Amino acid sequence: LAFALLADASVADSLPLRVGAAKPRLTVLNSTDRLIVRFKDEVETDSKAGNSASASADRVKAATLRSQPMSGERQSALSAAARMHLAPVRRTGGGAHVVRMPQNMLLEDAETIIERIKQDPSVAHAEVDRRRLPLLVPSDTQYAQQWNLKGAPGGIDAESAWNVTQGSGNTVVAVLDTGILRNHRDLAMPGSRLLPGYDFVSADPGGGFATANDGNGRDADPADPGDFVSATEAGKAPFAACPTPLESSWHGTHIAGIIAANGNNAVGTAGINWNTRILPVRVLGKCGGYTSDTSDAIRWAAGLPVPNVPNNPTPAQVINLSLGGPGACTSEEQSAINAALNASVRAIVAAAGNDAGASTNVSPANCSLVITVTGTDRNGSRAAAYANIGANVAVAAPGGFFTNAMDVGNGILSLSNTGVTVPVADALAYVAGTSEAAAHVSGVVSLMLAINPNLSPYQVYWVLRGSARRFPDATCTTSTCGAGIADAAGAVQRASAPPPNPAGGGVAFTPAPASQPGTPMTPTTPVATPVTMPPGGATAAAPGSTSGTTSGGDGGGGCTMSASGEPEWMTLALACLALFRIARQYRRRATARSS
Ligand SMILES: [Ca+2]
Ligand SMILES: [Ca+2]
Ligand SMILES: [Ca+2]
Repeated sequence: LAFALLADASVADSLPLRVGAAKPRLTVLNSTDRLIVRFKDEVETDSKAGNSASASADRVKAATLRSQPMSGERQSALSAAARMHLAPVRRTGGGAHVVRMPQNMLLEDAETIIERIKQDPSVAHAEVDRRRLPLLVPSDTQYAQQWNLKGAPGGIDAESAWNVTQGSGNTVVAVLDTGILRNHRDLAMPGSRLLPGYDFVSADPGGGFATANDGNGRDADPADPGDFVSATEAGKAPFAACPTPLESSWHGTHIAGIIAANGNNAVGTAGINWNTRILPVRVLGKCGGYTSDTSDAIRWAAGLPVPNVPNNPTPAQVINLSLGGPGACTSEEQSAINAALNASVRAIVAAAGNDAGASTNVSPANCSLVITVTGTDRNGSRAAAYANIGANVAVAAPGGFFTNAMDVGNGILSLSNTGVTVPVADALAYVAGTSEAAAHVSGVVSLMLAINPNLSPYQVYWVLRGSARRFPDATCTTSTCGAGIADAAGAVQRASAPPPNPAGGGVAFTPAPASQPGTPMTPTTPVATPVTMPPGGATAAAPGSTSGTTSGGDGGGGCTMSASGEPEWMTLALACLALFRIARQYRRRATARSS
């Protein structure tokens, strides 16, 4: 919705990744080499010493006993009970004994040893000395600003999720957006995490490439050349829907950064998933793009054929659609969505829109079988200044909100560029909008798929909803903002034991699972049956005579979106809708500060 640039002056030169793989961390959490044992006679001494009536001499004696190492005799007896050699490590402050087993053991095996030890009549209590890990806090220099990745009230608690998984390179998340700034320092991904992708922005109605802005139509390079609209271009064909000048948004790079910027690399920000591959698919040019391009890109991302475009060798499991426009879901869009979910794709995540209105009036948010996401602010409240809400919203996520330079930090910090028209230099930018919220959910889903690659679209949807955190106040309810605020830690945990798929197969979100332990909501999302294409193909349904003007609702400037007079209606990146005046102001200030 709004954005402000921050020159990333404090970033170090790129450093080698210090990212640990997910599996070793899981192994650490699931095993131990130590047990804790307490003996009956020592417990009795302790309780006697703890009696206020006992003499101070008794307390001194008890304290002395508590510090005594385990006798050789007792160690032998304990080892015999355990049927393995147990070596004393130390006494605890509470008087228990810590003992070491000959090797690291899985927790379930260690519990077997505990049961054996408890058979010894001299033992009062025994338990596994479990490993607890510090919550993983990444080294990224601007991580302190990323409230959206921390816990309640407003964040998604990625920190807790990272202790279980930091993502998998087997996952592909397609970002259908304005393209990508491939050379951004925090997107310089080892092992080709950033896939080649494709550019689906086709020629203008007259055959020119003003919208595409890269000198051609569809091509193999999804680089973002900038989506600025100059003063002389504004309001004139093909930019009738953009009556005021716009600066380049670098929207696709911001979204990709939220999902998957390199994490724990001592540079810039951390993405939600540090290992997933990103498939950049350019569908928005200057002043947006056509649904025919977006729909083709959805099919292509899923590995399905598109005429005159080479097949995608790396089909995606997640498609992020931080874009939209007014009107009903068209049959072309729904057809592409259904086809993708019947191919490689497990989740299509769509922004609810930034009209401060009804999410049911924005497409593709109102299409069936998408995961529609609204935006909440730093306090977990609805970002009421812009966030669309409605019964079709599946879940909320941080979209952030700020009004001026004083509270810019309440936006979502991610990757950007200092360029006003063409790319100039790497930057970080605070942006607010449902685009950003959707990106968080795509990131969370990609972490879920790292834990359980077999999740179906149904399971992704219900795990996400079932693990969502309750709204902290009444600005959002489960009938307006979805099931709750997306919670990465809960989603990752629940992904390993998802609700069973409904009988009959097929792609649908209904019926709701019979039981969802801890589910904080009742299902409210109306889910239609798959759309059947009319014989001979469908023409894209125009949104009728509705000519929507969209703004952020707080008096900022903005792009208006109008469908009239276009053969196919235009889709805009949802962060591109308002507050450009403020954004320019921030940019000038940020540039002044950094220069
Ligand atoms: Ca092109
Ligand atoms: Ca291109
Ligand atoms: Ca980083």
